[in-house]
Amino acid sequence: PADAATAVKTHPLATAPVAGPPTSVDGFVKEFLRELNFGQGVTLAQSTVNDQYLALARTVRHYLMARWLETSRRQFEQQTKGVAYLSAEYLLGRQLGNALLATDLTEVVEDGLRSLGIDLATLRSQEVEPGLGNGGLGRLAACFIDSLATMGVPCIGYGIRYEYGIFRQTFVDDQQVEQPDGWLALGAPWEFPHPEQAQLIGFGGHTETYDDEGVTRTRWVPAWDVKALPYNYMVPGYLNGRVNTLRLWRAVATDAFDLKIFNAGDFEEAVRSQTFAENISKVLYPEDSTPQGKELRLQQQYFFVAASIKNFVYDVLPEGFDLHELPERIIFQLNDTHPVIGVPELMRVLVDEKKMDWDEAWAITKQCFAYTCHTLLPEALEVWSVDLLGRLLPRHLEIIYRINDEFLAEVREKFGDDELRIRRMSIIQEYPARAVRMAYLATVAGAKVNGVAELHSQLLREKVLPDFDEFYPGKFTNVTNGVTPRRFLRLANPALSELITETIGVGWITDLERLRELEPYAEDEEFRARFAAIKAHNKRRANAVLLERDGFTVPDDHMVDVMVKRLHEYKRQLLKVLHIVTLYDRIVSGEVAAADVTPRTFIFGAKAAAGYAMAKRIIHLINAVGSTVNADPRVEGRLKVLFPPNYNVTLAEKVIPAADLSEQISLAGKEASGTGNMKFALNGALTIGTDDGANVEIRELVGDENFFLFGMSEPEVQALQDAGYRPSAFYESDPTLRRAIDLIASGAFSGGDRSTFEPVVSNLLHQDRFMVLADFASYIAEQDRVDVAYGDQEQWTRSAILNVARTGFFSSDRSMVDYIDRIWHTPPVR
Ligand code: B1N
Repeated sequence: PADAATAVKTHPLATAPVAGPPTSVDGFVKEFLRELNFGQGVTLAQSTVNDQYLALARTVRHYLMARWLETSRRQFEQQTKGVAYLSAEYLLGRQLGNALLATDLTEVVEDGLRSLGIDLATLRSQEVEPGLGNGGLGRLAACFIDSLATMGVPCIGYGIRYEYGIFRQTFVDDQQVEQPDGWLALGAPWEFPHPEQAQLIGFGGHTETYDDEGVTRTRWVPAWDVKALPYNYMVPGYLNGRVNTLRLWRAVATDAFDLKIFNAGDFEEAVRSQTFAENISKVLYPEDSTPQGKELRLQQQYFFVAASIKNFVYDVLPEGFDLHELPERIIFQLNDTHPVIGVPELMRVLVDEKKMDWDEAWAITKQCFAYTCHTLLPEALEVWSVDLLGRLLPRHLEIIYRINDEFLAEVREKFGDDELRIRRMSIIQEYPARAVRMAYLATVAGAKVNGVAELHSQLLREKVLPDFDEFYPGKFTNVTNGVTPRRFLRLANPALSELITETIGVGWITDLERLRELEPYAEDEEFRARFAAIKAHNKRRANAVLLERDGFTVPDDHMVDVMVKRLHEYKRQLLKVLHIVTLYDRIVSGEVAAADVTPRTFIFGAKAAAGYAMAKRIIHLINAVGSTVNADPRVEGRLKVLFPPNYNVTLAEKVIPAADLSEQISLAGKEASGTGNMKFALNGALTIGTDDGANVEIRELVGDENFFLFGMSEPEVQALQDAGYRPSAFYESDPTLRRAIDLIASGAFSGGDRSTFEPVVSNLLHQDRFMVLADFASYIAEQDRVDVAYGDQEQWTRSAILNVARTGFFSSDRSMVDYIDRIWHTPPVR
């Protein structure tokens, strides 16, 4: 067998992959039919749309395969430094369109399918998007791996293959009801399972010391373990022959685990234990920004991070690799604190398994991790109780304690016995319960710590981690988020893409700053007319999608005003509702003639975490206001509220290009960055927004005259907070606000029932943590300016064009360049 193995490796065809099918209509059709017949086991005549979709996906994979194998081979051969992106979420969106774009196969496939009587668009609609993320954080991970592949930077994305992604949202009686997202049910043609590369991941148990030839060492004896099976996904670069890898882990029971119980004759218990193990990758936690501290979530985190580190150290690195050189070979980028347990895990691998000296191991570990923080909300900063951590991962808790002891000793050395400071900076929080502050652990271990927009990074240094900023000069940096122009402009907005390409060439797709060349065309009347016609076309396209999906219509002549993002109080969907209620009230009270109101269709998209009661009430309110407004003949043709359920990446790709106005109205100092804001501006919507997150940078780039700014700045928010915020004072002094709130309280949107929205109203009046009432007047005034501006369509279109031309900065390719320059120092592979 050894000889046979050598023969396999030295065969002339051993390393060169078999070429993919020819890139011709004929070549494609043959391959597609082969897949249909041999892969799906059906003839063309018998095949269903799903058969055809699966066969097409596999056919497209064939075109990518040689590139994938070749990319891996070169990366292995060159052993240059790469990125391991550790993220609990990847919100990928549909794969087919992106794969066709990356291989330039769209036309060939369209023609080939047409010759068989099949419509490509129908097959594309058949794909169920992998919704393995909640919102911005997960979508950002997907944009980043797209950009790295396109730039030829070696990267493995590591994460979890949830069997159920973000829930499917439905509305029953205007209220959110969650349905499981069985995204795998119709087949998973994009994944490559590798059960033979499974890793064993331990949990629980105890630690013990032993004598290792005179050295006392520690080992962890887990009480139980699960198998982590890798599923690989292709991450194709755009037209560059590169294909990187996304490796998602699935949990299954170990044989040993249930065999023992089987042999004891307890079949039921054996099956139960299997279910227990497989629960780990069963479902994505639907909490965006407010972690719940559930044991299963910690299991998920450790599960995928431990599997990824094992995979990298034992399988990806060549045999005999000197682990002292690890920092020259890899950077583990921590996407928020969710993967931070990887820090003590790498220490455990180096010290306990590789028998490295602690100090040496720590010096290496500190260079191998970098941490991205995505929040400013105190309740979003993850902590794990020492109790739970010690039970689930006893060795890791010991390691964290030692890291903390040594860190606090350094703090003492620098600042003396400043006990208050020591307590503030300790990785272990003492009150209200002993717990590990994961953001602190990440900051101590990370070579760099970054925020996700200029303002966020500044506030992170000044308000969230000021002691650490002082202690570690140079550790903190900023990398402003970005979005991939391939998916969010080229794929989502083909009409605008074509106009741009016709005007300035195709270079913008991989060099988005080139959109600047469009600036002079804002003054070109013919260009403006074409640009406006494309917006109208995109509205009709969104109308068609919403009609088919939800039975909604988007009137041709309306301003399309869109607020799509997770439902969270800090994002202030309530402020948007108060605006709609105000417009409605103006008309029905006779204050303003309906004919004098700019016709608007408001589109909402938002999921609420299943356990977030206030967010769910706000969803109910939006739907209730929508039902009332849409049914009232007095505002017909003027105001319309659409709230399609289950907003996801697929719907975003249709709605964003249709928008005239982008709502980015979070309380200043709360939204870390936002990325939807970037997608809208790039697609020629104007923004109404606060000075928050990346809005600040968008406004700086597009210019004040092309952006609708309102509301308090972050320092003003702070000042109001410090002075003592009383929302009722705003209610009492502003009659417009009072009327809007009273209308909701009166039961006007709840069939006369005053109790339905009482919790929302009383929260606004007596608490209003996110200062909706304080920004109301400013918001309404700015919205009135929006109406006036929209009245001058030529000027509006000028502004929209300038938004496109000036937001090339927000390409995730640029974000990657910044990460490479400031944090990773990874060159592209030739
Ligand atoms: O990350 C995005 C930012 O653009 C958004 O401003 C920010 O809110 C978002 C726990 C989160 N921060 N924190 C999360 C997600 C899931 C979870 O379980 C927290 N998401 C963000 C990209 O930087």
